[in-house]
Amino acid sequence: MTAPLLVTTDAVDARLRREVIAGLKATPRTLPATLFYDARGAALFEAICHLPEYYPTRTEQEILSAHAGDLADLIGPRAAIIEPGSGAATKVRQLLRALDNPIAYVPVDVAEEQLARVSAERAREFPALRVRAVLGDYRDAIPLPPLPGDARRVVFFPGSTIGNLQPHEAAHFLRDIAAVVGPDGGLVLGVDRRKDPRILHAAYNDAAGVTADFNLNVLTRLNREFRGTFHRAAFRHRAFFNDAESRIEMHLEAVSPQTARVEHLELSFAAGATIRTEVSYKYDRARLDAVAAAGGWRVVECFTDAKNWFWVCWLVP
Ligand code: AVJ
Repeated sequence: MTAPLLVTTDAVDARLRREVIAGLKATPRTLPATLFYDARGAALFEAICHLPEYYPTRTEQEILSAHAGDLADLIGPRAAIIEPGSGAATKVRQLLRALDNPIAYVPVDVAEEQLARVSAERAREFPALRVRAVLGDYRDAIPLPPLPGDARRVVFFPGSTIGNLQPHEAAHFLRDIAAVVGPDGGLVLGVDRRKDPRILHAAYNDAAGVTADFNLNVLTRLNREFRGTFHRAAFRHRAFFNDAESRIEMHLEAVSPQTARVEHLELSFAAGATIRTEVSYKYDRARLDAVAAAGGWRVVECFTDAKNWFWVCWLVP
């Protein structure tokens, strides 16, 4: 049986529309990273996770496999796991299996089809668990379903999704989820670490071109949903490590001078002009501690992999 969805579609659409227009009017031009995840984008991201160059997914999986028991000990019994930006909701299975008597699982995502599918799957797989999906942008206030008073509320935020947020946005998000889980809550956070820029570069410029397709898919989406007039072939994928900001940036670069319209907005592009479609921050411990503290959290323990590429951390308010 499929768990009920708490639908907030209108809020999601309105927010996306506002961000698209504001971002395209701004200098530099940007688009929100949540725009990637229409049905095709969600499927492309799943394909990215399996690419040989894209290390984060399998590296985090390795850490979770090795330390699910440690995390379960830190979390304790009767946990309600809330997962903002749940996507394929694969990694949480490992955690749910290790936990002592987990009470609830609340996936939150903008990709509606995928959310409905994985909610049904997890409910089947863990029959004792209350699975309550929330359709929404993880940056908005999460409308939590009723949970037993003694459940320990824990946010599971893996995959380095936090990397998509600028430091001030990350701190804001962390403050919001601190309010959601309360003083006895917790946070399991996946964080991509700073590393050799060549490894970062390869991960966002895969040889098969799946990341390029994922990036260019936003133009197709703008054309379909926002009355856009982009020529996909007139843009190319660009991704590079911005060392000073400690982040990967993804851009769409105009290959020749051109104009395009999005809703009522007229845009002109010089050759080489870009729209920044994503930032993906790479953390060291000082940066992590600073963002956590600004968001009202303390980093208790971080587990890493054999190459020191990724962290899965346990934080408390
Ligand atoms: C889903 C935000 C973790 O930043 O690595 C993958 C998205 N973009 N390849 C990331 C992404 C290009 C991904 N996150």
